[in-house]
Amino acid sequence: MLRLYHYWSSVCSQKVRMCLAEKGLDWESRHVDIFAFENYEPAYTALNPKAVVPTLDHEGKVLIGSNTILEYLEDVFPNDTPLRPQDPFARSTMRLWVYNSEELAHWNVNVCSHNLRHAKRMDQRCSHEEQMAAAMKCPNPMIALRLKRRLEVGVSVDEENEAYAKLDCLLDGMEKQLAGGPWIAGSAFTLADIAMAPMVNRIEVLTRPEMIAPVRRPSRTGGSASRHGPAIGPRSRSRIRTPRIQ
Ligand SMILES: N[C@@H](CCC(=O)N[C@@H](CS)C(=O)NCC(=O)O)C(=O)O
Repeated sequence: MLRLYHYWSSVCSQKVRMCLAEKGLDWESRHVDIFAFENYEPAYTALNPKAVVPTLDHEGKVLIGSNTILEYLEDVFPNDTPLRPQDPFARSTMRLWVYNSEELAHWNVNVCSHNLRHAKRMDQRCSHEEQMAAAMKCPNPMIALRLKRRLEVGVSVDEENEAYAKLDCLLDGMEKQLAGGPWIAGSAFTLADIAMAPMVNRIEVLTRPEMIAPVRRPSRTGGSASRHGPAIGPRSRSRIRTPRIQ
């Protein structure tokens, strides 16, 4: 039995849900409301000491970190939908982009999501004092101190501009990769596409959706699909696009 602890709009949770869907695996859902700070509760941090989603429990084996979970699912369920290329170079490209999805995409998408989305959701649920108390309860200082600073001063315009500039550079790199694709790591849909798709999807609902407009970055939306054949895979994936999730 696979049990996934996740939050519906969390981009890291989306990565794992996409992988489970792609592999056609059944899983049990444990929804963790991160805007009610359920992820800071001892019952959850006993499973995930980093106090973030997702967490996967596979028959008592508990895994944290979306990228680790993706690789684990591929190792344990390689079946007929392999999501890791055989070729060592393509595999290294895949790993680079899985890494980019966390190190570059997620971090900066998180910065750009705060004022627009996260702060509003938290304000709807809890008073400022309750949010501060929750931050103090979080056992992971990286998350706790970040939230505390954001509750005190928000995310500045400079910080947001810097994050958008980094995302722009990352998207340039992804566009180049996809031009040689049709997928990020070459001819096959891999964990790299799964890891990046929710990040691109999130950028679409932030304040600068023009960053991923088809005129600007045609490969992302399948503009070059005719050169490579139809941009549809076994589960009707359309290149890097995923359904719009708010
Ligand atoms: N490196 C982790 C990052 C997980 C992460 O930051 N998840 C976010 C949601 S996408 C979260 O749980 N945030 C809760 C919080 O900051 O309190 C992973 O890839 O799983």
